[in-house]
Amino acid sequence: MKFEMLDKKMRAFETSMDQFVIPELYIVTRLDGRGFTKLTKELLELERPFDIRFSDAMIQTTKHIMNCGFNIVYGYTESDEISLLFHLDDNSFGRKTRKLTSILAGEASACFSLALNTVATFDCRIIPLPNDKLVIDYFRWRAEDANRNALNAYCYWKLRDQGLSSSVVTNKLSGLSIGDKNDLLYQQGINYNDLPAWQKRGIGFYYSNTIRRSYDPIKQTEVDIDRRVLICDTELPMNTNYSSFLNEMLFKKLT
Ligand SMILES: Nc1nc2c(ncn2[C@@H]2O[C@H](COP(=O)(O)OP(=O)(O)OP(=O)(O)O)[C@@H](O)[C@H]2O)c(=O)[nH]1
Ligand SMILES: [Mg+2]
Repeated sequence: MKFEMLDKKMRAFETSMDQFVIPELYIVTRLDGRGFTKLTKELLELERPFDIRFSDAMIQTTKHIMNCGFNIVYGYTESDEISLLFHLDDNSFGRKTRKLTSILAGEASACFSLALNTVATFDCRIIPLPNDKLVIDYFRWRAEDANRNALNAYCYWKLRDQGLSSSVVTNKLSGLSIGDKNDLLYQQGINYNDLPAWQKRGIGFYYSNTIRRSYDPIKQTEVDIDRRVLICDTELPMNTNYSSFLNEMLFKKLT
C-alpha cells in the first residue's frame, strides 16, 4: 500500500475518538492528584490536616499551568485539586479535549513532582459550561467543598490524635451537623472561624494590572509602566461576596 493511502486509512482510526469543546462554551478544567491520600499519608511526612510544603507545591503548580501557553483567566486550588477557567476565546489546539487534558495533566504532574521531589500524577477533566452564572456556580461549589473538607479534616485529625482508630472516628463524625463539628472543635480548643482563610476557602489566582513608575534612559524621563501581574489570593471572599467578586473580576475582562 502506498504511504499516502496507509496514512489516510490510519488517520481515520487515530482521530476516531477526537472530541473538542464547541466554541462559545466556557472551558473549565479540574486537575486532581492521583492517590494523594496514600502520597500524603505514607510517602511524604506531611502535617495534618494542612501542610504548608504541600500547599506551596500546589501554588507553584497552579502558577506554572497558568503560564504554560494557554490563556487561563482564573485558577483555583484547594486540597489536591486545581481548577482553571480558560478565556472564552482561547482556541488552543482547536479546543481538542485530548490535547487539553493530556498537556495539563502532564505539566501539573511534572511541576508538582519536581516541587516535592517525588513522583506524583494528576488526572484532568473538562467541564464545559454554557454561561457566566454556571462558571460562578462551579467555583462557588469548589469553595464550598474546600470548606466542608477543612471542617471534616480538622475534626478527623483532632480525634485521631487522641488515639482513636480511623473507623471509630469516621463513625463518630458521620451524622454530625456542621454546627456539631464546630462545637467539637471548640471543645478541643479550636475556633474554626479563626483558622486561616486559605484552608477553608482555597486559593485563587488572577491577573491584575499595576502601574509602576520607572526611568526611561532613552527619553531620559520617568514613565509609567503598565504591568500584568499574577495575584495569588489567600483571602478569597465567601458565599455571595465570592460570587460578586468573580463576576466583577472575570466577566468584565472576558466580554
Ligand atoms: N496531610 C495532608 N494531606 C493533604 C493535604 N492536602 C490534601 N491532602 C490529602 O489529599 C487527599 C485528596 O483526596 P482525594 O483526591 O479525594 O483522594 P485521592 O487519594 O487523591 O484519590 P483520587 O483523587 O481518586 O486518586 C486527601 O486524603 C487529603 O487528606 C495537606 O495539606 N496535608
Ligand atoms: Mg486526588
